[in-house]
Amino acid sequence: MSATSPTLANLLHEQRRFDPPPELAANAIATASIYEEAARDRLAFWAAQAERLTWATPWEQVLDWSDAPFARWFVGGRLNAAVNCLDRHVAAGYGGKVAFYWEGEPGDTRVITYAELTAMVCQAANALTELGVTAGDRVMIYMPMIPETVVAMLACARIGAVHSVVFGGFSAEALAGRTNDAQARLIITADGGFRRGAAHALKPAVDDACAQCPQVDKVLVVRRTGQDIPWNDGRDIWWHDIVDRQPSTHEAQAFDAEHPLYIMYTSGTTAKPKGILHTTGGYLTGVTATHRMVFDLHEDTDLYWCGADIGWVTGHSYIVYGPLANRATSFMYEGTPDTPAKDRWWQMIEKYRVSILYTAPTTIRTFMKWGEEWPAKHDLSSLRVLGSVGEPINPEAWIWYRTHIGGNRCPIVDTWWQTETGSIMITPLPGVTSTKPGAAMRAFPGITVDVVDNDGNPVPNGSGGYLVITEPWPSMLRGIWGDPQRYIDTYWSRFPGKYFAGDGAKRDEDGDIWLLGRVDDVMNVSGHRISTTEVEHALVSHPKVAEAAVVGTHDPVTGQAIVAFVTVKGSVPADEAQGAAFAAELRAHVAKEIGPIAKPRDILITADLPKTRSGKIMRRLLRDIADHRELGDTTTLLDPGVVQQIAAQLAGSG
Ligand code: 6R9
Repeated sequence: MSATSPTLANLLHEQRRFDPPPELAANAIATASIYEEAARDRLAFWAAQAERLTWATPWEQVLDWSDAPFARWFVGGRLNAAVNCLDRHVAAGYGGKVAFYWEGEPGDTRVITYAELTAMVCQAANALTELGVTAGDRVMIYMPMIPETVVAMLACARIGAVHSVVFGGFSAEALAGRTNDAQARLIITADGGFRRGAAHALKPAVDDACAQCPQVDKVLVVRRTGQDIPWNDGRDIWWHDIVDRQPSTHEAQAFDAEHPLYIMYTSGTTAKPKGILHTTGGYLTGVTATHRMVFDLHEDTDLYWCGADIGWVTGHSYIVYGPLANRATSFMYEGTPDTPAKDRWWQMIEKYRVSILYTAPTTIRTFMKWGEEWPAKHDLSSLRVLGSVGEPINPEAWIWYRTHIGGNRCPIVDTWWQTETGSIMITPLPGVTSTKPGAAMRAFPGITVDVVDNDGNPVPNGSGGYLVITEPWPSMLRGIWGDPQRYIDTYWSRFPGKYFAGDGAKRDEDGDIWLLGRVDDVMNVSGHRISTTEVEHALVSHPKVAEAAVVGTHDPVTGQAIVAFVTVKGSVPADEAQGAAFAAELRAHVAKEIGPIAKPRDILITADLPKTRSGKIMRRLLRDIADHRELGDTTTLLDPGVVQQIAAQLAGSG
């Protein structure tokens, strides 16, 4: 079904169970009755969750599904997302409470209270207004992991502007494509950020992107590293020049529950990323409810840390909107986990007494590779709950996480969700669920999922199939920016009336759900979604490449790794050294076109690619070759010899 399937056999034999710690269960935010409550009346359950937010105007109807699959939640309600994350807490007397403990990679620190964050966001909102940004305008954000990134997002939300954060690891090309698709006129960036012990620049990529985005007339630049950067006087403005002189109060207007909050671009099965649109009321309801219950957040005593980058949806929902709406105190870190040493994370968990940690399997596997001696040097006894997100977590990593980070004490919540779902959909609840290593277990209360066969019929327990969501949910995407038809085609057409997630899943004998990876041409590299087509397009845009086929293969650390098969125009590299140099050139080219995360791990320069008689490249075969699997049916091949040649070449390259 996918490159992660080799682990399926192991999963089926997984018998271990881990009950919730009694003390945690006794004080848990969510108890078993929540499932019954939600099952009795799903809409009433979500309405009760929405009540926890502060609304300027109450809604008249919980859900309007009359124009399915275009949903409207909390119809008629009005609210402001930033006010829900900030002002209301200050007004309730929590202004002095810390919102973020932040640590830069070089070791510099900041402590920001709710009152301070509110003032910063008000100033930034006033600055955006001075720059002519109004409700509905799109604003790109291309930033390192610094508090100003949160401030920029909330300032947009406060004035009803739609932010679109692009991960700082993406290239100028990627930023330009997204900026043009969103038709944004303002980009907020920084001179750079600290990673791997050095200042890396961001601003030059923005300059390159702007060369392709004529509509961008202002670039707002935060000074983080102090490095020298190119400057365009008519266009560029220092954040501190315009934001610092603004009043620190701002009268926030309430927006319709369905007012667009943000666009997050994510890879689909084609080369063009999709702009996933989220709106205000339902999204905030979903992230707030899940953040509180899935992590058992006791906001006045917990210290929560989500190790994701804000440039991914996980950062949006579980660094910014969920935690702040819940009045949580969070820790936030700028840099890489091995700077200055491989125990940086554990050292910070000990120092700040972090109690909830949320990270990705690929990160856990990297820590496993580095060795348990690094966490063992530190007191991690403050930890209470551990989360995982981004890809299926293999039982080995799950057990390692529980043993070496969680001290055999902390429950692990393996949370399945997507950019499109906005918030966690399938997960254990830490005070309720008896967990199984590697299983996401069951749908969050108020969420209805199923595993279906090719015809859309639910599979019996013990069988696998396609994961679907059967009813609309508050934080669901409201569409693809500028392309309503693609929204219908991608998600609602494969199984009419059901949301098709693109993931394979299995229900075990107890009915619990195990995720099996993507069933489409989307790869998952270190928890990042990258489409095979996207990388193929980047490769063939190199003048010397004739054709390219890209597949995802199993990788022990990154989950999947990208393998590219390439045929060249003109003469092929004469020897191994030339071949290696050419492969390096192609990898750099892909990094430039998309970003370093999309660089193929292996590039094979081949004489030809296996094709069907109708000329379709047989990626399935290439995947089998890359995974060193028994080759499937080759009878439809135009030239079966090609496969043998490629397989021999791959064996030769180690
Ligand atoms: C939040 C996020 C979504 C895809 C999704 C699936 C994979 C995420 C997972 C998981 C198994 C988990 N995925 N969490 N697979 N178990 N706990 O990652 O969003 O970047 O849009 O990726 O990631 O394949 O379809 P996004």
